[in-house]
Amino acid sequence: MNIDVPEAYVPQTPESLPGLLGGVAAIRGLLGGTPDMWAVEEVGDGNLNLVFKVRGPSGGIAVKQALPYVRLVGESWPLPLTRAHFEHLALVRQARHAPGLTPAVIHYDADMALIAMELLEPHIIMRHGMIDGVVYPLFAEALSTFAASTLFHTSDLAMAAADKKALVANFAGNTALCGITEDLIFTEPYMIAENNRWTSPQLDGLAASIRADSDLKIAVSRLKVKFMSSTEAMIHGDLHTGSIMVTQTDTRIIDPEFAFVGPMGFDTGAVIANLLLNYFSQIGHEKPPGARDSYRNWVLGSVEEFWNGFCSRFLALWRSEGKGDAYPAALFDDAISGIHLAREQERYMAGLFRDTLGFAAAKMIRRILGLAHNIDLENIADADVRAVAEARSLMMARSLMTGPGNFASIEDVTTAARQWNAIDPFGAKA
Ligand code: SR1
Ligand code: MG
Repeated sequence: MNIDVPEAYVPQTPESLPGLLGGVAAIRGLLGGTPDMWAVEEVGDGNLNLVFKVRGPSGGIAVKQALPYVRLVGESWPLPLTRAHFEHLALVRQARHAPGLTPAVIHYDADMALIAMELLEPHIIMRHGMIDGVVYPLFAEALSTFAASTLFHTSDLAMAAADKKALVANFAGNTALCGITEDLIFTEPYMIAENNRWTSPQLDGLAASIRADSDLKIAVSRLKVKFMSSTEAMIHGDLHTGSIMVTQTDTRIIDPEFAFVGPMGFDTGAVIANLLLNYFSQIGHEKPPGARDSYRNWVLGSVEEFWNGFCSRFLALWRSEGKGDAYPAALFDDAISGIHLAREQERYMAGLFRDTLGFAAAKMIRRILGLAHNIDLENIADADVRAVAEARSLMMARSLMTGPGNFASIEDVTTAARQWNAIDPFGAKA
């Protein structure tokens, strides 16, 4: 892949960054003092980018800069800098629909592929808190609000057809990031691929049985074609617990560089997948056994609260702000057709639920058999314990993906999670 790198582009270092940012009045005003007084640290621990914290005498900012390659792998895997453009576009749009739930953008530099944002402190990455067993009482409400509002307001249910098509066009160029998802989530875990890794030898048999499972490969291929062809709404595109920063009282959604106009269930599925993976990982974090039982209950309660909150918020928006060109209000303005529309809305949500479960399953499987793993599982030092958590996750994911219709409600899903968490995966049939 040939990457266009603007002539002015320079990957920043803690030494160079103050000089660059010193030219931006808004940043000088926020940090105070002069650039030589600013303290910079590089704190990025994600797969793709550089992330800096910059502090001055009167305040701080976070700065994210794209690299022309995948940080996790190195320069052998080029990746376009334009992802910063799509991230900026998404951040601005999300802030409009979900105010207070994203970091405020302070400055965007297209040549440097760099976004300066509000410094979120004392927030931490939610995944880290969940590994430590920290409860976040407001998270499910915030996430369901974010998902319902950003997805509804960028869909044909809310938008005029021409505006919606323009939105699709605005994000159509984010092909490299979509390509990562198409390969790493929907394809490679189901075949022998160089990028794949798993806990071996413990999961060798299960990985092989997944590669040989034609029903599963058909199911994931259906999800892939939906991901590639659906233009339901502007989605975040990577809505895992590493893209959420939290305190006990505040929740922010960061990092929408994978944003494009795609299937809504990909976002809702990502949230549920990452909660379920954390749930299954608790066996590796509790001391003594059972010590995290109440935390497990909180995680599954959050799965339910997220999905149920998402549905009620999405439907409420549809009822109050469903002024888009889909389901035109003029067709449903009498009592009888209003009842039919209400039924149709329930059917629509049931379809979205099935998509959500399928995408959740794909996201669980990729984190165990593909390139990029979750530290919820990866941080479990005892490989035998880790393999038990991973095998339970894989087995549940397989049942979700091949039989989403077996789950009538989110409570059916959490009940199934409890059942899978009680099995001996290497004694039972996979
Ligand atoms: C090569 S990038 C691997 C993963 O990191 C991001 O967070 C996305 O989830 C992507 O699939
Ligand atoms: Mg990210």
